[in-house]
Amino acid sequence: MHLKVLSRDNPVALDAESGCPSGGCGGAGDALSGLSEVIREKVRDHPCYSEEAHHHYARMHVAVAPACNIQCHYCNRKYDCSNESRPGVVSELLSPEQAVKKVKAVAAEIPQLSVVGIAGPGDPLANPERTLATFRELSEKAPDIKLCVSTNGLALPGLVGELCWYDIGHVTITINCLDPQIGARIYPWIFWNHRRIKGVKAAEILIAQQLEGLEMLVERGVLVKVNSVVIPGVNDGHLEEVSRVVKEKGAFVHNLMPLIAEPEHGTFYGLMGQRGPSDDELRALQDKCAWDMRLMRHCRQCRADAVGMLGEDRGDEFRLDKLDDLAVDYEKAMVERRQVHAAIEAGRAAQRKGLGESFVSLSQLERRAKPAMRPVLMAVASEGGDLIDQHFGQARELLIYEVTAREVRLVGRREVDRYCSGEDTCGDGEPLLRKTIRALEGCEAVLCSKIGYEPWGLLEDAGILPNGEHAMKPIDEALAIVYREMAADGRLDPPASSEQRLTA
Ligand code: CLF
Ligand code: SF4
Repeated sequence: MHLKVLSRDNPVALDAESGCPSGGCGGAGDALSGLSEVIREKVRDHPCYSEEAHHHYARMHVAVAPACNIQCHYCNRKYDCSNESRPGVVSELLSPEQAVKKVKAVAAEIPQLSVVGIAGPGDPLANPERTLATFRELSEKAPDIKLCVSTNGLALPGLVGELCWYDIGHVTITINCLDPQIGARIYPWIFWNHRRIKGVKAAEILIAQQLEGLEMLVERGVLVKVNSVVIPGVNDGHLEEVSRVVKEKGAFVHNLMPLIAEPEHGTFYGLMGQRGPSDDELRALQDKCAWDMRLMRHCRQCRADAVGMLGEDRGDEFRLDKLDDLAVDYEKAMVERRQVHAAIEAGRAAQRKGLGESFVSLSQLERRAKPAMRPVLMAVASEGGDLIDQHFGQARELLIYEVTAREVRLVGRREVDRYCSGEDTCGDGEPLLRKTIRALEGCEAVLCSKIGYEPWGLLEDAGILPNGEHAMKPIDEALAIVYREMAADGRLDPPASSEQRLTA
């Protein structure tokens, strides 16, 4: 289907394909092959819309929007909007001018920055003057950066035209339910047409606005991500339906976010003891929805002033009190950013072709972007010592490699007990799995052909990155790729202390 897309640069019309093409739904947009060229271009460097892109590109949020027009039971207004942010954190509020200054400073310092979003601390569209002023300035002064906004959707239909005018290519709408009876258990009130409206009526209006806004955006070729907060016993049994309907209406990706409700946050749910989903419950729900919809599984529930790669927060380096000292030549920064992005894309293309050479020939430009490359110890489960061909639970020994930007070197082997042998404990009563993880001290990643949920979680808890993505690949090549991803992900910065670098 062809649609007319209005944009600031093309106020007349562009031809574009539909915003929601069919295609593989397993991850957040990594099956790029099933997408039209227009959509590929939109998700290629967006760290939230493409799971693979989040290894390479950074995002930042500017917290310019303090007010909100609804009340959610998981929010108490002291903190950032929990529809897109981890609850319990407070951001530094910026004026639109300060926001633009901050974006330029970050873009010059972190050339991987590809997207700037407004996600709070309240609802961006409940603060239309501040939000649109920020977008207007950014679209003029930093035209090489994608713009993104997140909203509860109540004010969305009335602002779609202006969002398109400023080339806001990506919008997140939080839709927690389609049933107003369920909505009344999530939203006690909304502020609508100068009046406070409560209960089922409030939820009805909110849901209608959200769906209308979604359809309007899709019609105009804007990519829409739908967030849903998973609230066990309230909406969890209904979210498959939400996923199905928002997909039908053209949403690009669905992000199921776990409710985080602690009494100390002072929210209604926190105080009432409403629990969030367990990891297993969340994963099971994601798996159910993934049959029908592209699911985002790498969301980090960022702060409303987050800066850096997903999962990384460099916001402190760019606080208001430090901005005055930062003089930025943005024209020059743009040239450098273009070169860095081209280098990233060249590396990704090489990786996609399976050459593995992008690691070895990591370009000078990418090194500039990530200067602190240090050696990393990684463990490998391998039968023959050439391929990643063993299940983590079947390994009797793990090969230990030291990996740097230049070489992959076998430095030792560590004996472990096969925890899949049917025995749960070793002679001294210690669980086998814990003993295996202790044996990995000093390692920062484990590569194997397969791994179960339990060891995956325990490894992560121990600060070790589990990886089962490179089954049957040559060990050197796989380790090189993982090293490169860790570098791009900010895991190799800052340099490790000497205690971390234990000799195998
Ligand atoms: Fe920010 Fe959100 Fe845009 Fe991404 S975050 S406004 S879509 S640029 Fe991303 Fe952060 Fe999850 Fe949001 S990881 S909280 S989904
Ligand atoms: Fe809080 Fe965001 Fe809900 Fe508004 S939309 S009440 S800021 S969580």
